[in-house]
Amino acid sequence: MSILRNEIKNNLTYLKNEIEHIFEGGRDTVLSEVTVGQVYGGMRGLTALVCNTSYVDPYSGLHIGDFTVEDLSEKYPEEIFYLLCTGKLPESDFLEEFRKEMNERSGVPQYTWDVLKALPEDTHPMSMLSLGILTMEQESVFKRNYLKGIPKSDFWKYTFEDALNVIAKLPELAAGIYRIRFGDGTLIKRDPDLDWAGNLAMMLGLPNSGKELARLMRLYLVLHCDHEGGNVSAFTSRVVNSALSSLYYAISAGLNGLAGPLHGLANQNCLKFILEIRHRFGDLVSEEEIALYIKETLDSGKVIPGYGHAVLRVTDPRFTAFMKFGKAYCSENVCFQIAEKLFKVVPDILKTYKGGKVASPWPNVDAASGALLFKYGLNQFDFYTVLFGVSRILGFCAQNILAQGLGQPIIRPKSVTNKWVADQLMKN
Ligand code: FCX
Repeated sequence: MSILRNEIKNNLTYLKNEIEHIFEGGRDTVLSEVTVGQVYGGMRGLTALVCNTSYVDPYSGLHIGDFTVEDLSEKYPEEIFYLLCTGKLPESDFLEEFRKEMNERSGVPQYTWDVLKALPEDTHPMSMLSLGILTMEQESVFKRNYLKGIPKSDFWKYTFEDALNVIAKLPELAAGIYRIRFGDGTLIKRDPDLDWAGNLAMMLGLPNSGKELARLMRLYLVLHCDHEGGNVSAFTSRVVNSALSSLYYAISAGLNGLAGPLHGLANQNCLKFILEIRHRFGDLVSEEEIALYIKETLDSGKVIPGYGHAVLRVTDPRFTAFMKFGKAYCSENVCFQIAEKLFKVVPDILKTYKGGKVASPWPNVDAASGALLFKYGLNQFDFYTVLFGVSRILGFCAQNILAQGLGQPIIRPKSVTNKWVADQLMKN
């Protein structure tokens, strides 16, 4: 993996020079104001982080380096990991080198399977993924060398090693969780000739596994990899790693955030929502019936999963990429057809819901993804967020490698009390 390591080093040099130039302009320059509403409202819209792996424009969506979702939807996730870490796409021989590196670092330890198989049968697959990563924490190359004493300038190199070791094990770990939780617990051996996503698709052992599923898995693992620095999972991972907790702790923590219904778990809730509509109204459900169900759901105080976003103010380009795949390969599938009908119905209802309070009535990445997986026999939607997690771990790794390479300190914002806020208001 010398190609990638050297390119990360080059990227870090470039980013350090950028930062030096920025600091010459004034470290004390005010970037944004903080309002009372933002402090009490989840810091929504508050410019308070730097993240050099990706950026989400409210109106054009995710950008990784100079590329948009549309530019990247035919790429391999391994190429996206390279892009997240270096700011550029790799040469063509990178995929072959990465595949060999993954083969050398693959192999989930038996003690991890022993722990996962000992869990209660109703343990959520996301708990299993987070725990599975945590069981391997003592293998952290960073922690072992940190305890021996290494210069701060080398931290990122050992975190990079941890990243490769975790990424290499993810297809087996995720597929094994699926087969323990939803199958007979037998594990399918990885194929050293397959790519990262192709191995995951194959090891699930689905009835109609094949090239189409491998293609969907590649798209899925590309589209969920990163979404700038402020989303719950990536931010949690960064805060934990900023304390020099190893990447294993940071990834597990990020996954725990991803398991929230307002974040990654919406992924599984979308398919559940589509199946509820199908069960209630049948395969030929009308748009009018869907509108009725949406209003019932909102009146019951629940959110419409897959719609809305804290940053985006347009239809998520990742949703559009999934819909393009669906139209090409799943147009006859009932669940995909319901996802299409939801797209025609939901935004107009959300636009006026709560007096127009919904900042974005448009679909996000989750609104169609489950319907596509369902077509290929992956119908246990409790597993979907595990796939989201496998992909988002690429972003966790890249963000933490770069942050450590840039010497970013422990993340520790200041908190205040109601009284302090009230006093400030009195002064103004
Ligand atoms: N259904 C119902 N109500 C919604 C809604 C939806 N899809 N989206 C927003 N709202 C409501 C909020 O609940 C809030 O109501 P409240 O003030 O009474 O609590 C109001 O509209 C304003 O919220 P808004 O500012 O638009 O959205 P937030 O930034 O607070 O929340 C999320 C953003 C994504 C959490 C919100 O849109 C939501 O809950 N969506 C459904 C769950 C989902 O799809 N999450 C995945 C997010 C994303 F894809 C990711 O994980 O990256």
